[in-house]
Amino acid sequence: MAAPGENLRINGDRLWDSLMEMAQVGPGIAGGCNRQTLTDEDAEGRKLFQKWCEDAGMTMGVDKMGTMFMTRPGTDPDALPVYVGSHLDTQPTGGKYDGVLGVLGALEVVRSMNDLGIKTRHPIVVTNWANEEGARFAPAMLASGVFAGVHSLEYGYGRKDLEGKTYGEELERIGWLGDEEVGARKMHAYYELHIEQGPILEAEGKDIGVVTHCQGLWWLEFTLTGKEAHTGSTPMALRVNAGLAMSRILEMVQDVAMSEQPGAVGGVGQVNFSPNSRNVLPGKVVFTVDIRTPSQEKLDRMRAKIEAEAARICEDLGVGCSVEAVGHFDPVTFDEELVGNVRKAAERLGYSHMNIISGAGHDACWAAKVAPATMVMCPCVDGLSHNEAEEISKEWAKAGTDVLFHAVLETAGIVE
Ligand code: HGY
Ligand code: MN
Ligand code: MN
Repeated sequence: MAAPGENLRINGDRLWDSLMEMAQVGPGIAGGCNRQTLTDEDAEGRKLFQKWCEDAGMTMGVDKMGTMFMTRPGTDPDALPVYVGSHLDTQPTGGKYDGVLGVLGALEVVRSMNDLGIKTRHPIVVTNWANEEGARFAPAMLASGVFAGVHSLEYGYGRKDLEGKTYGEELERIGWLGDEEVGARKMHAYYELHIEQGPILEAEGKDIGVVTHCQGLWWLEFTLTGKEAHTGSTPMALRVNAGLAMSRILEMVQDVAMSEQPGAVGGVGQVNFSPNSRNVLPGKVVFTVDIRTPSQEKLDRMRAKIEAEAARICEDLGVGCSVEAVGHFDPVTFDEELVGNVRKAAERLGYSHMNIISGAGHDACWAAKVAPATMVMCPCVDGLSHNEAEEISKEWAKAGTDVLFHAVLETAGIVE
């Protein structure tokens, strides 16, 4: 099969316009987005994406976790499709590009193929994975995890948000419960374009991240049980203070992550006190520790240290302590051939590039369990993400999507 000519490029203006239009769906309060999974805003974004894909001649399939698959036919009916996608759901204070660039970049690849009259041997399937973020329903990458056989469909349906609503109920409520068995689709390969969500590419002055690996992750949900009591009249010696235990555990998580440098991170993004009243010591404190590192050995050592130390801290304070792993994947090595296609594309197109390990988790991490998979990354301003101020340049968006275009064509096979 012929390699794509270096003059084959996507339409950067059209891509940027689509990104800006999608950003108006579920807008945040500070310029970003709040389009959380299975909300009405998510449903609105899905409809817009479906329209754009059908206007581009694609046909839609939806599976029982709500993941959307938009197919552009290939010339060989027996050839397995090349899947290209990411996610349209956002954090509550998310940016305009996390996930969205990968989905709309994949759409732009198909739009450009249409413009250029390109036919490929393998079909192309543009994919919007449901609930990548795991912000409303933990864990992250839930639907792609069910697709890869890591989670059962029942587990997925039973996940609850902070209001006690289940994933299954909400998927049905927004009308996006599909009929396809999750994971029944077989992939020839999977590509995902994503912003880096870290500072490396911008700092190194590189347009493209050739993603070789993704670091592993544990999400450890701690439930600490104290004794509700008056914050004013309860003597210090009589307190069973779950809030104090939490603070000591957070400090310890910081120390464990720092003891495993370089290349380890640890922290907490979500804490819930109950009854969460100013003058009542908390009876219950629930929080999720997020630890990550590219090293399997460090990842497992950090988890063991944190769980043992947390138990000791709680025992000292007479606080009850239970922990549940609510998210996990081991460090991922992406497919060498596909990684090579990304690197060759960047070279052919004249974009500066470097190898990079993904700091954030992505649906590609689960796709890699069932098919050859890899990612393309572009920089983001100050490495900022999961923040409404998340920003990229139009040039970075175009460069990343040009490289995605060429890598996908290399794998899907141009038919003369
Ligand atoms: O948590 C992650 O790495 C991703 O943003 N869901
Ligand atoms: Mn993402
Ligand atoms: Mn994210």
